[in-house]
Amino acid sequence: MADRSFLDWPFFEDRHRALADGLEEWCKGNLPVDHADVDAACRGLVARLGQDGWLKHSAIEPDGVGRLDVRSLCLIRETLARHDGLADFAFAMQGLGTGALSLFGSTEQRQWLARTRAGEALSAFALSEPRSGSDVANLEMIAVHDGDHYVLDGEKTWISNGGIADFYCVFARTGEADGARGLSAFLVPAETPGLEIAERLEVMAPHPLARLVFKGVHVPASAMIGDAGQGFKIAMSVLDVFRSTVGAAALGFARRALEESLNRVQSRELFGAPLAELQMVQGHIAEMGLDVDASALLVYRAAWTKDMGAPRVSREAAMAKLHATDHAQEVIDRAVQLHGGDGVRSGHIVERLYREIRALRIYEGASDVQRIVIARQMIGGN
Ligand code: COS
Repeated sequence: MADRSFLDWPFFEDRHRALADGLEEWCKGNLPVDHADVDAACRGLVARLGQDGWLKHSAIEPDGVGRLDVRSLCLIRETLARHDGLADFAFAMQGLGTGALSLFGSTEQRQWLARTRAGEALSAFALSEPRSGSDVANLEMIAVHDGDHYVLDGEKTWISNGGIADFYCVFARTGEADGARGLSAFLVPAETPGLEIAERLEVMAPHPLARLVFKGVHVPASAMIGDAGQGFKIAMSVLDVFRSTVGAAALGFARRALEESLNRVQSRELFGAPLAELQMVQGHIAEMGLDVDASALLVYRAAWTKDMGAPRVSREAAMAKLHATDHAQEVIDRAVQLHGGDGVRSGHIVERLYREIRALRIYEGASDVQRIVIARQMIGGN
């Protein structure tokens, strides 16, 4: 059983403890799922997470009531990740793909939230491009204003849920100014003519992922999310909320690795005694525990700060993501080491965690970008 004492920390209210307990029970009865067909698995997970009410936390209500509670998002991601990485992915994408609608959407656009919260529609966040993943201000997709429409042309890649999403939150250059001040966000339904899934991308921990091509994609002017020229700030505001939750997912992976390792070192004998009696093994366990607790403190500090009304938590969220993902990698690597041959055996839980954690140090702002964000906040307050 993973350590649950962190739930007593003052960052949380009773409703968070009830949420964590309820979801833990749900996970025990429903996870893990079969990953053989990741598209089918994700659709099924979204449907079940919706039916059982967990997706209500992923977005605000369609009538504009409520707000994103980052502590709830983090607790859900941490818990799901501890049981099944694909379940965490399915939940997270419903939040990331609708984040711009929760924060900036019009009444009409927010009607999608009724379906995403019920698990009846899947969403995706389409920001990265072949030549701009980290450098968002230089993205190349264009959206040209044409009467009461915009026409989108360009490419998006590394789009999670690409191929199975019902709509995409797409960022494009509308040209109000150079660089970051000339981007806008659009809600583009998947069946819009001219939007093609050009390629499905296979990665080391499989999940739905695609490269999309937009050729003369017409959307009504009302598809613009927020104001023209606000796209960069919308993207950064969404990432400010969801970056802490990536840290939370990494924390879930790390807790599972630690839990598996504690079981292993107390049950496996070496040189006539349990592994746990070897001081070198104790050293591994101590470092793993320290990494997990430090990550948890940073993740829930960032979440609490946002929930308390801070307009921006760029520094806190970047620290949480950077530390939790990088250190989860180290925790899981130690877990593999403690499991010996079993740790590298295909299908073993720690082998799966070893593959699943890696992408979290890259997506939603690579570790290197988080260092830039932290340094800029500390030096110039930007
Ligand atoms: N909230 C609101 N506004 C923000 C913001 C935030 N979190 N972060 C930046 N801004 C504003 C800045 O204040 C600045 O506003 P002004 O033009 O009014 O001064 C504007 O946005 C541009 O910011 P900045 O100059 O910092 O932009 P850069 O081009 O230097 O980009 C990085 C900064 C690299 C940090 C940014 O592009 C980034 O986070 N990249 C990674 C993106 C990412 O996560 N990609 C993965 C895709 S999702 S899987």
